[in-house]
Amino acid sequence: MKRVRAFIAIEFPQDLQHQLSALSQNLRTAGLSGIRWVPPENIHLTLKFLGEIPPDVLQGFITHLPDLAQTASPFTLRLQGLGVFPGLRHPRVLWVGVEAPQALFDLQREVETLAHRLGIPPEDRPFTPHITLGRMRPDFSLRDQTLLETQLQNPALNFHASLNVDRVCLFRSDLLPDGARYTLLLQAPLLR
Ligand code: 2AM
Repeated sequence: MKRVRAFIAIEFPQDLQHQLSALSQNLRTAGLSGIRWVPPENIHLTLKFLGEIPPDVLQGFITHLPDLAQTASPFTLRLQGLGVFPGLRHPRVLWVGVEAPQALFDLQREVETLAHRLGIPPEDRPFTPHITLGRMRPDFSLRDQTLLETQLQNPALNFHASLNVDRVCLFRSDLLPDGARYTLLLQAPLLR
């Protein structure tokens, strides 16, 4: 059987995905280009990117993610602010910020531990919760950079929302010619 590209994430309801996508649309209307925008249905919060995993490892997540989630508590996320990774000089990722309670970090650490047990290499950077709105393309220009700097200061674009999280999800990701297609494989309820 083939390897599967997969990741573990917090899924977002459609209305929130569309609110976030409207923010992308506002930035486009303001003239920002040179960015590959995440389509609304793909907007989520990544907890752990698993890479291309063999079927037995995928099955390991399907078996053990529900046990892990059972011992985790539901929590609320506050979505707020716009920013870029790694910095304004050479931006690569445009994101909406997440103000997260300790419960999210605890859940992410548990996911990381499970992934490690299943043979997935650990992240080399600390977990920084964020929601990717877009990724800079090679044609992202100096003009885009200047415009983005201005828009990051625009109070009208300071997004605010909150989200009650009561499950963690396993997704499959297929890289198709017109972009990634995500398929929900498992929803594991947070039950503590
Ligand atoms: P991001 O949202 O933080 O950018 C599904 O592909 C998710 O996994 C993406 O949303 C992305 O998280 C993360 N991801 C994709 N490719 C990755 C890679 N090569 N290394 C680390 N994370 C990756």
